[in-house]
Amino acid sequence: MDEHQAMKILLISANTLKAPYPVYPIGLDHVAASIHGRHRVRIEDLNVLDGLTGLTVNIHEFEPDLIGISLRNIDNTDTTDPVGFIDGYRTVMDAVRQVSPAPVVLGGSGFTLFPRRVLAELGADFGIVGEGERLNRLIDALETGKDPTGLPGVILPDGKSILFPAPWTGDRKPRPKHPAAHLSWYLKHGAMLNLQTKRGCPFRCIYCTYPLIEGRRLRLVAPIEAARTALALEAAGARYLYITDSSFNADINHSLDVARAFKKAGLTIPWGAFFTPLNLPDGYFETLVEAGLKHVEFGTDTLSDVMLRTYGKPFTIEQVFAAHEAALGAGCHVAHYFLLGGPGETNQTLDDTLIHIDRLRQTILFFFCGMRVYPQTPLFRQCAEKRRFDAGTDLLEPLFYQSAKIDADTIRQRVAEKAAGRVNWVVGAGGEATAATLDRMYKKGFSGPLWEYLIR
Ligand code: B12
Repeated sequence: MDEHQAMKILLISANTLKAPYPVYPIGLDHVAASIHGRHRVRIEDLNVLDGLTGLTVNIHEFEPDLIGISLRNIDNTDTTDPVGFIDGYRTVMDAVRQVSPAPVVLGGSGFTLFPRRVLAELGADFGIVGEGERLNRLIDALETGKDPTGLPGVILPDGKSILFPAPWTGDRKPRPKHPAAHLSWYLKHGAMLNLQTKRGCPFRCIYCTYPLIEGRRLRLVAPIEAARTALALEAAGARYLYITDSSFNADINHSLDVARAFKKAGLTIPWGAFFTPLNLPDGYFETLVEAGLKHVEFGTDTLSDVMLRTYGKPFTIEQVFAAHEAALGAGCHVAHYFLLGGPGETNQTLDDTLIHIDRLRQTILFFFCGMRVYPQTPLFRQCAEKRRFDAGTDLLEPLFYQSAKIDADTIRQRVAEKAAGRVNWVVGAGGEATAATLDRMYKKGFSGPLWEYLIR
């Protein structure tokens, strides 16, 4: 396509949440990479613009033919300090509509969970469910005047669409080589960038959305390509990398190969990732540490074997302790995320968790008390079968599972009693206070998630 035929496409990152820390909008880099070269692409990030006036001025000046808005978060999934983001997105949408006649397409992980609902709520023209690389097909249709109805993953306000299509298996373009303009803002606010080494999650945790967003089948990025990206991010100024994979060790061999590729490529900055406490080969974490791994975040959820089974977790509590010791022994900082109050939680299962926690030494524990019910998950189906909510319940408004035997307040109270003021027991993600502390530390030159300062 020659230059004057190309469309001007503006991609907006609408996420301004700074807790626990600002997250670089990696999704838009992938979307931009998939259309770059064919079209003129520009990214606007509301963290950088600090307000909507800057956005409208830039839209006015660029005169885009199509506007994409990335909706990463719908709410903060925290029962202690609940915050929703839809109203803020509506304000962004209104501002966009005021200055541009261009069609608006929505996408992103949060959007993917409630596509029809959010499309209607914001009055957008199109939505893309799941991977944004599908935008190409929508653009092709718009350019040639074809009806986009029925394109996989593309939804329209009239509701005719294919939802949750098979994961994208087309080209997965490397991220743009030249750092995006908004990158420098993130370098000044923690210098923490992110990368993906695979897509998909093979596990079957009853509440989890990851398989819906990324598909269940693992699709691996070649380790050498992951290393090239990591090195490029380091060269662009990153002082820490977060691997955004649903579970970095879901494919143990691939995770080892990625680490070896990082080391071989000469990556010097530290990194962290989510892990699942599975049986791991001897020396697993040592290999990763040699390549720079510093922070291990385990999605442990509960330390009751009964609850692990009910939640559909692929491990037992003994595996949690073994993985914990292995990571600690290799010199990593270790955190565990707990998700209490799901189906089957009772005072007894909570006792089990709170007693077993004492075996997790030198760590930080993040407690989420209340399990959010998302459409299309096994938990959703269980709740629907047991008529735990009306068929018409609007799940965009966060709905947390209520165990018949114990409520969220009691759980929070019991966690607080057991915590007895210990700083390494954090209920929720820490909210604004944590964000403010981290911001102060970032300004002093610290980088990374920094929860290691609370480890006891
Ligand atoms: C890694 C991760 C984190 C890490 C991020 C670390 C980092 N430095 O990057 C940490 C632990 C910090 C984190 C924190 C939070 N997270 Co989080 N996180 C994720 C996770 C696992 C991956 C996100 C990711 O980066 N994916 C990789 C990129 C490449 O994919 P992507 O952004 O989705 O983009 C693709 C598509 O969505 C699409 N796309 C994206 N934008 C656009 C735009 C357009 C126009 C189009 C067409 C397409 C498109 O195309 C992209 C390429 O295919 C997701 C779950 C998941 N598997 O998606 C949850 C997830 C995004 N997180 C979620 C939440 C709630 C949070 C927190 C609010 C939790 C909390 N209370 O602290 C915070 C918010 C932090 C913040 N400042 O925004 C929710 C959001 C849903 C909701 N209920 O709102 C998710 C979906 C998990 C869930 N519970 O279902 N998170």
